[in-house]
Amino acid sequence: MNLFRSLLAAGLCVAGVLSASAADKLTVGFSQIGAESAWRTANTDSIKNEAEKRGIKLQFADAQQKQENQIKALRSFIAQGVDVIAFSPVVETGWEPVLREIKRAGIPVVLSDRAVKVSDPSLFVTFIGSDFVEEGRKAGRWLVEKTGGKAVIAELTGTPGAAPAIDRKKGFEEIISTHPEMKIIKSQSGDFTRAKGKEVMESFLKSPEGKQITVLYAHNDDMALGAIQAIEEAGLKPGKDIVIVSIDGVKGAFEAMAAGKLNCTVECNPLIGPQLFDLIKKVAAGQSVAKRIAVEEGVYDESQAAAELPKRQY
Ligand code: GZL
Repeated sequence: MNLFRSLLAAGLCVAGVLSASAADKLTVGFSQIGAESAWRTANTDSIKNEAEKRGIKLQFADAQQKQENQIKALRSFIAQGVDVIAFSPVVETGWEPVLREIKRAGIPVVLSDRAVKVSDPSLFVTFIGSDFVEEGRKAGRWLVEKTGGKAVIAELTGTPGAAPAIDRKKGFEEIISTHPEMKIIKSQSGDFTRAKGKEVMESFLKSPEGKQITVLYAHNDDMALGAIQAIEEAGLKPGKDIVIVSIDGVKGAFEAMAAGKLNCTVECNPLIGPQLFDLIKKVAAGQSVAKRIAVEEGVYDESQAAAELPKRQY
């Protein structure tokens, strides 16, 4: 090939590479709920690491579990003119006004981890996250097996109004409702945190019905780990005097199961960074994507803990 054509080819090639790399140089605004649990920290790490790996400019905002901080961050992303907005909504409702502002600005929205309830589904392009109702069912099914359908249950629920709190309760109750000798006698929010989980479990145990409790169902492992401390401080054996089933599958849960203090954790995979940015790239390129992308996950009990622990990535 002569010099001119090779330069032209190189030029076209360079232009092609530049335009490709320019297209890849996305700026993404991400509003994260907070750092309330080990699950959330692992989710944040997965998102930040993947953005860095792909050379994507990530504007990351931590809302300390406050919806008003998330709304402020979403508005700042509009002002910055980011290419795509992604966020994990702390609760399901209250998003329509800011989502309409984002739509007017012509910026696509990707929901990560948790869903929103809106009257107009065009206010977001797609939602990638776990099936929380199924996670609740999995916890319920495991408990029926473990207890033979007889349980007096205390429940530590997640953040009031949050999709995982609403749906994990719904799925669990769907299963135990078919077993008349399985009853939830205590239910209160521990806000997905270890500290609050301990505090609420202490109050459960001190209540007049405290001595009847044979099972704890916690909507996440962090609350279960806090409750384990409360159960031990009350002179009881967690995992034996009170059977404990929770959700997330964080390393701390596997350690507690290996120590015989927790009986089952339903996996909820936070490591969605790669899938999330594959999705964001397609959305930025105007490609059509499914409205709902599910995350694959399993169920682990104490018999598998020691073997699984070394493999856990979060
Ligand atoms: C679930 C996620 C929940 C986790 C908690 O996808 O939204 O929020 O179960 C976290 O640990 O706080």
